[in-house]
Amino acid sequence: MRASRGGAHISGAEGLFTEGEVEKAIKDFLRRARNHPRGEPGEIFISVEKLRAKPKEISTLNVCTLRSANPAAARRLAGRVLRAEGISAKAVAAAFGVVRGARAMRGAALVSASGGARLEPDMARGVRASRLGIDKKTQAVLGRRLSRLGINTPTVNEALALASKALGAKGVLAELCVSDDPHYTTGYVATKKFGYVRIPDIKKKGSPRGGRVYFIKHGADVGRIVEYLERKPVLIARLSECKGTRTLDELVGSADS
Ligand code: PML
Repeated sequence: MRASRGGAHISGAEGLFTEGEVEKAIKDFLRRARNHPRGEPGEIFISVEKLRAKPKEISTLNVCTLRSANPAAARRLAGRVLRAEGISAKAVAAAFGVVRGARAMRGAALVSASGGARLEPDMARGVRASRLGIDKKTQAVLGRRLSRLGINTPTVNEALALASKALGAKGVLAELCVSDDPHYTTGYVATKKFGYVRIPDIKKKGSPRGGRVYFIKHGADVGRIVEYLERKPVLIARLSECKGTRTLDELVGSADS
């Protein structure tokens, strides 16, 4: 599902469903598109496509949360996790330029993890990770684990699924995400080593600015990455750990041990 107004992106969502679930899924997507905090859309596009091949099965990333005192401290924390993953300072700065920029992108930006250059073929559209879902049993267990942490919401479930797919791409080293929902101030960084690291208060309440950036390894095949993100069907069928709040030292230390 994609919703926009006058061509400006409002919201998007996707899933993998059995044939019997499709009608309900369409209704749910329509309701979501019409009730988004970014406002009423002028256009809603819902497309349904039959998968010809079995999806690739993957695991979720480990989940944890890092707390910070304010948005500036939260951004520093995000930067430190990314730097600890080996992302250059230039690339981190370029990524924050994207997510704090005025224009909401429909898809994600691809940023070179070494030099910080933008790599996506269409910079206005970005790259939209799609064709991903979670199997029912895995969803039920994930829901219980996230509930224990008080974070079992569609936003967290979907963002975790999206990040897990993206980080499964050869050549995607990390992700930075800040929601473009003005009322949603938790963002995250996801990396191969540290998993899905939630960072509350990464932006001020009321700000419509946000977006996603994937950090790309130097020399990686960008065409293949885009193909994987947009077209490769992926099903989350296994779970990793879901932990509560941690400190940066605990997170970085545990990845080193
Ligand atoms: C989004 O709006 O899709 C981004 C959500 C980012 C954070 C989700 C979370 O709370 O873990």
